[in-house]
Amino acid sequence: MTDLRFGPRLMARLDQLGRISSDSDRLTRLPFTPAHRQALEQVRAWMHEAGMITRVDVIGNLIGRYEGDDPDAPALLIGSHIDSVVAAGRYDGPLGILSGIDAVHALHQQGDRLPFPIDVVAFCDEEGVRFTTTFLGSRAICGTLDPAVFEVRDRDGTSLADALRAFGGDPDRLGEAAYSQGSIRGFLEVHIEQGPVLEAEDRAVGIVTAIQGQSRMVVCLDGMAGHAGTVPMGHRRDALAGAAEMILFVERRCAAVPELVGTVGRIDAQPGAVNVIPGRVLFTVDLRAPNDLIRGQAASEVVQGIQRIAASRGLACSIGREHDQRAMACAPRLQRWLAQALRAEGLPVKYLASGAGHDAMAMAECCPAAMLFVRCKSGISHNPLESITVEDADVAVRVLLRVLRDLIPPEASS
Ligand code: HGY
Ligand code: MN
Ligand code: MN
Repeated sequence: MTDLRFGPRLMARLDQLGRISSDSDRLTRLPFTPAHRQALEQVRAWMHEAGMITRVDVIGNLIGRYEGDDPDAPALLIGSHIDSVVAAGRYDGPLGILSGIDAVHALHQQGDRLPFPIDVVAFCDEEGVRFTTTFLGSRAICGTLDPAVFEVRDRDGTSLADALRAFGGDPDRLGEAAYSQGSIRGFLEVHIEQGPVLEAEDRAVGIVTAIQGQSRMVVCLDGMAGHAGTVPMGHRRDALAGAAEMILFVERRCAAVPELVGTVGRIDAQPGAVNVIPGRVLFTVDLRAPNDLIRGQAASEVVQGIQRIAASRGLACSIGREHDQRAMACAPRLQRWLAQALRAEGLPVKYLASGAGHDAMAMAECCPAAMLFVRCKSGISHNPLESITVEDADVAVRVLLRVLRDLIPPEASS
């Protein structure tokens, strides 16, 4: 067994962070909740141990700065998201934050500095589970977040603006979260693959080439609630039966096109009683494709199909286009940094694309961005069964540290 300099502590910290949840029996850590605050304070303590100074920006991103020789030089950002989905795994997000802290910690222990600052970032909300829009923290840092998102409400009717204020943030000062033009030299994100490729090829890590684009919609249908026993089938305006027809339409339309995927992940039927015809239904649609034209065409046809089915059933229908993120190519130069580090660590260089979305695709709107994927068991993610090995965790930190050390000019490291 190779000397695991980083893996054991990293895995212990991931376990510890994975226990910070709003739910007692599973990991759910939605943004601007007490669990988010508790996790943020724990990560902040680890950042301080690693020699960083920390701040929380106006949208709830935690940022740990490891100063460089020139404090005014454009910073290298490393990180991922601290929020999770519901009933999540413990590695999706935190692996990218904690591996960044560990790499900086190793520099700090040697007293090594890069010519420029390193900012490790725990983004406040990447999943977009509580408020259907996503990449809140990374978009705010890039200055690309549309303030209209602050009106979006969660299931309890709380607006994003109110949730953020209650958390100590300030939507009215959104602009202060944005890094100034040219002040970010690049962004690196370590993340579990959430797919089967690395495991199938027995690779611990891989370099991401591109991230497919994604569209999200929220569909609201209004029919007529009624007595399940007395309303003849031909007289009904059943919102849930209509949604069922629409969901199968989405499935068929996406299955017909290679590389296009479509998911209805959430549905709420009101009033939700066994003997009441559902009068109102809300459901979400998530469309992804590597090609933005294919995704755009699918989104238009899904909207038309839903509207056609609603009309045929006498249902009122509103469709909110909550989120559109174009596909993103990872920066070649940063991919080369990662490839050089892999070779220096004696590891094979493997490239692969990402089906999942990541903060890196939002960060790519304002700086060169790249990702290092880490193998995860059976590709399982967004599931408590998500798992990685201590050896692969160790590799991730070693590769990241190698990238950082390679950025120290030879004369400085002598
Ligand atoms: O949905 C995604 O692809 C990511 O996990 N947020
Ligand atoms: Mn993620
Ligand atoms: Mn995720």
